[in-house]
Amino acid sequence: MKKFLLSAFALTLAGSGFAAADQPAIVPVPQQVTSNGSKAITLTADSRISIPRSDKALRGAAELFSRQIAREANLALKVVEKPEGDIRLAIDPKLGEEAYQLNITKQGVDIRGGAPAGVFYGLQTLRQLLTQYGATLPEVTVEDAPSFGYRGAMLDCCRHFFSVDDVKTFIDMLALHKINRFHWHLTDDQGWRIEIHRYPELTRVGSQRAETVLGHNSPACDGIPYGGYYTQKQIREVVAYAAERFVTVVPEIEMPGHASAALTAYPWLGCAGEGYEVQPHWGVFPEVFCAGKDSTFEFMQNVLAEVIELFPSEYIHVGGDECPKDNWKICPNCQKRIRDEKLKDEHGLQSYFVLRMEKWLNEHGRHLIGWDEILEGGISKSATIMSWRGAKGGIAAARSGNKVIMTPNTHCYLDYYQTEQPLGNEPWGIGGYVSVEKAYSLDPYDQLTEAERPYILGVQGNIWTEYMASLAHVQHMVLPRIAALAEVGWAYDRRDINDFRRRMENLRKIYERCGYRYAPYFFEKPVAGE
Ligand code: TNX
Repeated sequence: MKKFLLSAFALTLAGSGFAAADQPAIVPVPQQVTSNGSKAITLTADSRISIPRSDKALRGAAELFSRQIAREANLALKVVEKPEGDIRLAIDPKLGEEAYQLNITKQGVDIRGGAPAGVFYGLQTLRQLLTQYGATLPEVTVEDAPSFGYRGAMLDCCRHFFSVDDVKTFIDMLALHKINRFHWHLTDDQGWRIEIHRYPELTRVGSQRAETVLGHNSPACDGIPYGGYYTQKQIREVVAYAAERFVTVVPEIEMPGHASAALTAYPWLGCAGEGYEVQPHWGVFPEVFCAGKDSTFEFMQNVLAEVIELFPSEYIHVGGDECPKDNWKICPNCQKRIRDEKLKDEHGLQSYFVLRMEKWLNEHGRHLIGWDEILEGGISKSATIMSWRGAKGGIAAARSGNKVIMTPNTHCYLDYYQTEQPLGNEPWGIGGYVSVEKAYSLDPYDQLTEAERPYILGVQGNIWTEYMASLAHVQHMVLPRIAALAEVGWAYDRRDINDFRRRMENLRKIYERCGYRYAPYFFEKPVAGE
């Protein structure tokens, strides 16, 4: 029944003369929003955005906002370094870096952020208000700061390849939702997508597959060669584009599993040393990096040396998921390593692999993230876990004092269907079912004590693209579910699904104005039993 009740918030507004529907509709919901509904100002073609003299980061944020508004609200706002503009941006070091305050009065719009990121988020809020009210804005006061520092989304560019322009659009979509991490899945069995100068075969051979499987788990393939990769120049361009939107790109280089593409390029990286192919099928494959040979580690370190030059991110993701141990069991080099290092078994060998890479990353000033499988043979205290097989791994990691990013498949897998199958009539997903409401209900602190909570860095939505060959399909899977996850990450303690529904109608207008495809189901009817 809950879904038919107005939220408490809406009820308090009834009778105030300012209808609930007119209340500011901002996603993710800010910490505090007040508005009495009276008219404050009208922005016109003569309106200006003021920035403090020669602040490069603020100028970037202001100009980006100006371009967004030109497209979405048909307002051309110039950026000036004079204080008398109508929208005034400033840094207030008393606020947290991503925190901001927004005041709309008859005197104009003031946005103060703890750092340029906070100002950028204030501008993104203003963007939503301009969509809601048009150029005539009511008096509004917003005070806002995020619940979690890590608010992420992962895009798998291996199963299907997405152009630089597609990736940029994806980053735009994240920034709109105040998401600040783009986890870029760059290597997998079906394609190696990042140029590494020292090992040119990785992309010459490893980025191309002969064909792609047809249908859902069918044995047949399409016979059409498929491939693509990002040059280092393009990667720098994407990293810079993301940084302008206050998004950090976290690259993922998979090891020791999901390695078919790398092994096809350099067969000496595998235990058998031959018989590899860039996979045309989806799934988990026994061809993994040999953990016995030192040459594997040398290769990996050389690859990561180029990776850390490209990505300023503190965190580097090394995968670690779904690594079958079959070949290690029969490989003399791997067995020798287990004996020499006095490891318990092949899980111990996986730990050895990951720890050795972590040591290297730490020596180079970076931190390691791995999927929750890296817990299996034991991990160091300094590794960060991305919990995907439910929250169990994340809970265990937090309890042992490791940092955690929650991305349980039960709530965060955006390759799952959004309606119940087989009744739904959706474009393809991989299976499963994660409604917007389900994503919205994620509690990253579930089962954790007060003392364990600080280990949870944040949340992330994952877009695995086995069944998504186009950006339009990705958008359908991502929107609006990423808005639900963004609200978990930004506004953990103040969620209300009914109020979210009201506010999403406004965000939906931005999706439309930006030409983003989105799934309609959430806007059509509430999910039964919610
Ligand atoms: C599991 S999540 C995987 C991916 C697949 C995904 C499909 C994870 C670390 N590994 O390789 O694409 O399931 O949902």
